[in-house]
Amino acid sequence: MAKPRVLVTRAWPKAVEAKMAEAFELTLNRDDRPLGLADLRAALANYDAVLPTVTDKLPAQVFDLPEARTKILANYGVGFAHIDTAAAKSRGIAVTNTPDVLSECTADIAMTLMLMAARRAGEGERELREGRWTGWRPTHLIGSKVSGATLGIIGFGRIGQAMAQRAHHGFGMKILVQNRSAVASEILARYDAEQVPTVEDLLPRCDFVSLHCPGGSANRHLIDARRLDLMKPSAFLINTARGEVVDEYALAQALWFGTIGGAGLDVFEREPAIPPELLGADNLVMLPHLGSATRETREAMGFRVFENLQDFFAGRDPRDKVA
Ligand code: 8YV
Repeated sequence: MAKPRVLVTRAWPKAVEAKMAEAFELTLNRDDRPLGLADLRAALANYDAVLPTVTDKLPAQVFDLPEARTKILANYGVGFAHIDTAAAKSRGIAVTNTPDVLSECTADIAMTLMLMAARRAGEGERELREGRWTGWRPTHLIGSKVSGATLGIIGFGRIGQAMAQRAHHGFGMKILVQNRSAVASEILARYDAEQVPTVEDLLPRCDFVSLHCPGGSANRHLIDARRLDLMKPSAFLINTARGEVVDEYALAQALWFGTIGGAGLDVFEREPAIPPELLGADNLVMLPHLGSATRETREAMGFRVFENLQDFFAGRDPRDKVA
């Protein structure tokens, strides 16, 4: 039997590409540039499997083609809001993702942002590099204490829980949780966490708020001007989820006017574009979508995609089927 034709849309860790090449007829995107809508539509016509990343936007119009050869979109990443899963399903195309393997590294980056923003690490580093440091003084770059503070977690799935683990057990933080469904009491008990019914209940009580919910239209601008106003003026917002969850212009205003104390962002609404209003805000730490960017995790994500493909082409249900 001929090997399935598989398209990897970006450059992946070499070890994963090598393993994939043994099992499949593999096409690699050597340019490592995001594919456009027309390229993706052509990919659906010509490959048995397409392995997109967050930079491959697959709205309904991409699926509008006379005949799709693709039977599975095996996404390289846990978030899949860039894929219109309903449109995929209507064309008989399965969708999988890569949960679990990136939870720890993404929570590590959320902790990094929280610590950097609260302790003004970005400002301090800029000062040093630009030769502006005049020496130690008691009132220099005074930040906010993280240990023992209250952290609100919006979205209490695998990554939200990994964040709670670090914050509660490592930093003695009090954990408040807001989640669309009820979280089992034994899970909350692991972090001595309290679930609150709404985002409005959570925001005014927190020193830090970290977002771990999915992106997509359901959560678009979940954090808007009205909700930023509910936060303490000393509180920090951390986003490692998806850019669209936060209204970036409202956030820029809140940072400039001191409605909140600061923020840390790893994701943006129109990546790689960053609104100039954010670029100028000193009380903001920004990273270029590094959540899962470790050697170990990027390889594990690739092998998880491989596992999903193997199952699929062997006629089994892939473990990470999301549509
Ligand atoms: C990935 C992510 O690097 O998995 C996700 O949802 O946000 C990142 O960690 C990216 O999505 C790759 O497609």
